[in-house]
Amino acid sequence: MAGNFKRLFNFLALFSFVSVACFVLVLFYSRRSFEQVAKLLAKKIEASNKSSEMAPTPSAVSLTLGPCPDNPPDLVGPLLVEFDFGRTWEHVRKEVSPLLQKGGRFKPKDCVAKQKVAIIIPFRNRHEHLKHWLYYLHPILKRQLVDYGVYVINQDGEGVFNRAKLMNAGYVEALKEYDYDCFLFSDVDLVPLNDRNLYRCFDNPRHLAIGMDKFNFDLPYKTFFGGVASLYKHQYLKINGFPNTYWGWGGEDDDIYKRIVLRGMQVSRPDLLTGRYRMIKHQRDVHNDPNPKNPDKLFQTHWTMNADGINSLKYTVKSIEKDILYTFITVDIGSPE
Ligand code: UDH
Ligand code: MN
Repeated sequence: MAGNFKRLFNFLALFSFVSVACFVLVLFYSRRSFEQVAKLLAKKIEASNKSSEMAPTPSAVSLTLGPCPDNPPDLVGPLLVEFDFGRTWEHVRKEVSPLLQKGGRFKPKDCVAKQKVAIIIPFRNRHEHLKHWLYYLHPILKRQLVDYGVYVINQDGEGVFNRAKLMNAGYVEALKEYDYDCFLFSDVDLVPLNDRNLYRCFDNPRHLAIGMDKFNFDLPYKTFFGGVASLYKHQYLKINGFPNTYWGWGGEDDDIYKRIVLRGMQVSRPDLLTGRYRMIKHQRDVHNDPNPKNPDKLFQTHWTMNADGINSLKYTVKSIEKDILYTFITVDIGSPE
């Protein structure tokens, strides 16, 4: 009986010893692995801190954006342009609005545009044309990677139309908003047939619309400067802007051409294939008949240009409307004296 009791005691003693030993072992190893995990974690945190010190933060990225390439990579060349199907404003808005900011503004997001271009459209009562212009031009301009804004300068009232004076008003109004360095003037009914015809400024004032369909895709005459043209701010100021005194149709574009040549500049142009345009077919507008006085004025440009231009411009702003697709500025430019 006593022997049995002793064996049981021994067994219990051994059992409890082994249990304590196991417990100590488990404790030892679990502490070690805990320490290891803790060490590993600490190492990881340190490494991630180091790498986040080296990798630029989002704001640092935007500070170090490179300049946009001179040859934008997404250009496609010749374009299909078609005006006469049931395109609605709703459709145009949906297609074209993404990436635009209010007022018809755009900036490339992955690079810094080299030029800030104000696009000025002389306008009255051509909403149908404007719809097509916006539909085609916004995607082209986005691909061309410029920082731009679209300004539709609407002549108030029913007086005689004055294209060049509206363009002068557009120059002044655009500059009130943003530090534009390039001004591109476009008729509302002209759409380029090639997106390599760059809507920006060049070493000389640029005439872009050289091959219109209505002139069989050729210049109607060598010194033609109508339709679409661009000038750096300093080029525009060098010629005292555009004339304010060409009321009705005709002559103002030739006057601008003369101003450029008289101030010692030349006209820059794309080649005839790149410079192709389609003009939306239209009748002559009311209150914009050819003015027989205009051609004669061209003999005087060399001296009238000093006093008739941006330095003599007078107009009043009636309203400014900010659409997502454009800034619409209605101006009272008066009537012929
Ligand atoms: N413009 C308007 N509203 C007008 C007049 C002119 O918005 O009432 C603007 C518009 O941007 C237009 C530009 O001024 O594109 C030049 O005017 P235009 O298109 O009348 O000039 P274009 O030389 O036409 O194209 C001349 C008359 C064509 C008559 C053809 C008849 N078959
Ligand atoms: Mn026209």
